[in-house]
Amino acid sequence: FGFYVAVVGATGAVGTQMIKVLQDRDFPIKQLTLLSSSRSAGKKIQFKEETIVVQEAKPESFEGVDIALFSAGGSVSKQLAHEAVKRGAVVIDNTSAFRMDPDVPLVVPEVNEEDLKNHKGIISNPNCSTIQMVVALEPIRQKYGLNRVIVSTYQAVSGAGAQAVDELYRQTKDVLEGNEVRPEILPVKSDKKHYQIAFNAVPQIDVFQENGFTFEEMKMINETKKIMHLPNLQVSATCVRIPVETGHSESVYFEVEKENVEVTEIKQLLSTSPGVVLQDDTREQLYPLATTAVGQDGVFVGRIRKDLDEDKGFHMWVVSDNLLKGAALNSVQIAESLIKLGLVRK
Ligand code: 11C
Repeated sequence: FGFYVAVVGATGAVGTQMIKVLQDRDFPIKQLTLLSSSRSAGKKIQFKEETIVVQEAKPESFEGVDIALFSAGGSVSKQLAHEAVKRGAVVIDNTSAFRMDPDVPLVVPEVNEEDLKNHKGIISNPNCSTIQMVVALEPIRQKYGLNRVIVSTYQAVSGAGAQAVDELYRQTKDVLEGNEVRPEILPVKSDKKHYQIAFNAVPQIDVFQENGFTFEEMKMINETKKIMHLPNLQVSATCVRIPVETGHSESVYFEVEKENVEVTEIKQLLSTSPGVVLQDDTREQLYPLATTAVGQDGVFVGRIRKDLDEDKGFHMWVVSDNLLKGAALNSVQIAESLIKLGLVRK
């Protein structure tokens, strides 16, 4: 028993984690196909007892595949996702290529698993910084209603890929050794200018839009409304890159609909909410940290406090591993939900 599974972008930062998550969760696999660009084809990857040779992704690669996990960039998804669907696969796409398409469910299983029932072959995995925020906000929405969210992020370089991680290490070494720093990748590889990330904070993730927000900020805004089914939710975001390797942190301000909600009630609620790990005890200096979240499955929440002026306003600090719950783990959880709901087209 098991499924024919393909990972597209198998050698990248997220693809590598996908393979590990499939293995760690003992996902029911009959055969695993690892696909990549021609540049990485031929590499060998260990999966359980097997050594798998990575192949170049082509339309024919998806013959007989039941579930295809894509994480090789938006252009590869646009080129190949429909080819996979045509051949009977259900695609779980980790890029922004189809997220806002009304025919494509955008899913975080703890929040909107039911949306999978409407899939037409492609399901989108949301942006990492969106996923961890909605996991923390959904139980609050369910119990108290939600009117407004203002988020500022402190995002790790691994969100921008393996090259950005190398750049952080290289620059840190160059600064410490007194060498010249030559930024090449961050904030956005394809943009005009590049800035130092080591010992810095850069208020640009992805490219700028006409309205002055970056694409990363607009992703957080639009995806949150879609996943939570709240088209009128007031959401605003400021996304910042910091010199952390893995683990996105977020300062989230939110306003509930209900009056007189107490912090203790919210803590109690989040302590039993799916996917959330409450780490909130200021007397013991207990709060979420990127260094403790890395390698973990949970969305860690702490520093919950009521706003001093707005009775319906609260602040919290939300941290998660951007490569796991933010990407690979959420994709595999979507696949598990599809199997559970009988939605894989076998
Ligand atoms: C980052 N959030 O940290 C981005 C990476 O749309 O899936 C994920 C981009 C995406 O740079």
